[in-house]
Amino acid sequence: MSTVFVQIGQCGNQVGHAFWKRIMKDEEVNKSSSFIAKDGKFRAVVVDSEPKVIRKITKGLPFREESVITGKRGRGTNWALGYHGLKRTGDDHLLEDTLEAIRKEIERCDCFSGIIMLHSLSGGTGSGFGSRLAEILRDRYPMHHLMSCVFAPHASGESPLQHYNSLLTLATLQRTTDCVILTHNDDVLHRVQKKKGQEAVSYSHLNEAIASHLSGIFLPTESLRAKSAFSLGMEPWEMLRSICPMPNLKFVQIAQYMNSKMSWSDLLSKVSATIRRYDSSGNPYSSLGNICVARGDTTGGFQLHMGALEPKLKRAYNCVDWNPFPVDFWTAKPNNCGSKNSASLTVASNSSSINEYLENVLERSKVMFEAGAYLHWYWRHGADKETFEDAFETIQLVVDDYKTAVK
Ligand SMILES: Nc1nc2c(ncn2[C@@H]2O[C@H](COP(=O)(O)OP(=O)(O)OP(=O)(O)O)[C@@H](O)[C@H]2O)c(=O)[nH]1
Ligand SMILES: [Mg+2]
Repeated sequence: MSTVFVQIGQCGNQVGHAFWKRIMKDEEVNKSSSFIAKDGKFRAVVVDSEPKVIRKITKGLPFREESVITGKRGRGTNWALGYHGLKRTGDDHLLEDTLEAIRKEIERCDCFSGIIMLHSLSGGTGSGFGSRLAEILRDRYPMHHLMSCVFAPHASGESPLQHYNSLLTLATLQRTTDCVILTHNDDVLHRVQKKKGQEAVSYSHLNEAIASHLSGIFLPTESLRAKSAFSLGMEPWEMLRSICPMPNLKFVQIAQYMNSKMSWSDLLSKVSATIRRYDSSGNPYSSLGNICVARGDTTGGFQLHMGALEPKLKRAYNCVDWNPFPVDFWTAKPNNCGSKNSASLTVASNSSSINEYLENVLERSKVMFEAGAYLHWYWRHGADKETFEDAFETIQLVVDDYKTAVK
C-alpha cells in the first residue's frame, strides 16, 4: 500500500520538509515502501509557483528530481490567481506538469492507496492551486483516497485576502476530499512559544511541531500490522475510515503531548488541556470519532491502561452517544514522532469544535463580500460571484451538519 504526498506552495513545502525529515528516521517506514520508494526516493511531488523555497527544501533530501515542479512567479496570496493560473504573463504549465508528475509517482507505487496534500489555506498557490488540484485529482482518481492537510493563517491577520482564500479553499476541499486535517498556526505558535519561553519562534519551530503531530498519526503502529510483517502504511487511511465515516463531516484536528516521565493518564490530561471543549456561550463541543495513538510504549504496557483511559478520553472529547465505538487506540514501541526516550499521545479527532473556525471564516468573509471589499482582485483573475456564493453555502452547510450531528 503506497501513499503519494503532494506539497504545495511555501507552507506546504516547508511543513513537508520537516515531516520527511522526521519520518525518514523511522525504521518501519524505510523497510516498507508505503511512503518511501524502493530506490530510497520519497513518494512525493513538490510544487510551488516560485522556485526559492523548493530549492532550499529539496537540498540533501531524496526528492525525485522529476517530481519537483516550479513555476515562473508566485500567485500573490490570491486564490483566484492560484486557481486559474497565469493568463496575461504567459502560462507556466504548473498544473499540467504537476498532474504528470503525480501520475508517474502513482505508477511507481506497488499498490496505490491515495494522495495526501499539504498546503496553506491562505497563500495564493496553496489555496487556489491546491483547490484546483484537489478537484482534478478527485476526478482522475475517484476510487482512491484524497486527504488534505491544511494550515490556517494567524487570526491576527497576515493578509486582507486570507478570509476569502480560506473560505474558497475550505469549500473546495469539502466538495472534493475525503478528509481535511486542519491545523491552526495560532495554536501551534501558542504551544511552541510556551515551551520556548523567551526564545524567538520561527516557522521552522512551528513546522517541527506540526511534523510531530502528523507523524504521530501517520507513522506505522503495531496495532495495524500483522505480527512479524512489515507495515502496510495504512495509518492515514485507517484513520479516515475510522473517524470520517460520513462524507459531509470530514474535518479532523490533531492534539499531541509528549514527555519522558509522565504516565499515560497524565499525558492524556495534557492533551485534553490543549483542545477546544466549549463554544463562546459555554456549550460543549462533541466529537464524532477519535484515534488515540500511544508511541514510546516500550514495554507494551499501554494496553493495561486503556480501560482507565477510555472513559477519561470520552469525557474530555465529549463523544456523541450514537457512535458505539468513538475511540480507537493504536500503539507503537518507538516514539519516532519525538525524541527517542520520550512517550507521546496523539489524538486525531473529528469534532464539532471545527465550527468555531468555520463560522469565523464565514462571518469575516461575508462582511467583506457584502461591502465589496477586495473583490476586484478576484474578478480580475477569473473568479465570479457564483464561486463565492457556492462557497458560503457549502461551508454554512458543514456548520449546520456538525450542529445536527452532535445534537
Ligand atoms: N505552519 C506554517 N505556515 C506557513 C509557513 N509558511 C507560510 N505559512 C502560512 O501560509 C500562509 C501563506 O501561504 P504560503 O504557503 O506562504 O503561500 P503560497 O502557497 O506559496 O502562495 P503564494 O506565495 O501567494 O503564491 C500564511 O498563513 C502563513 O502563515 C510555514 O513554513 N509553516
Ligand atoms: Mg509562495
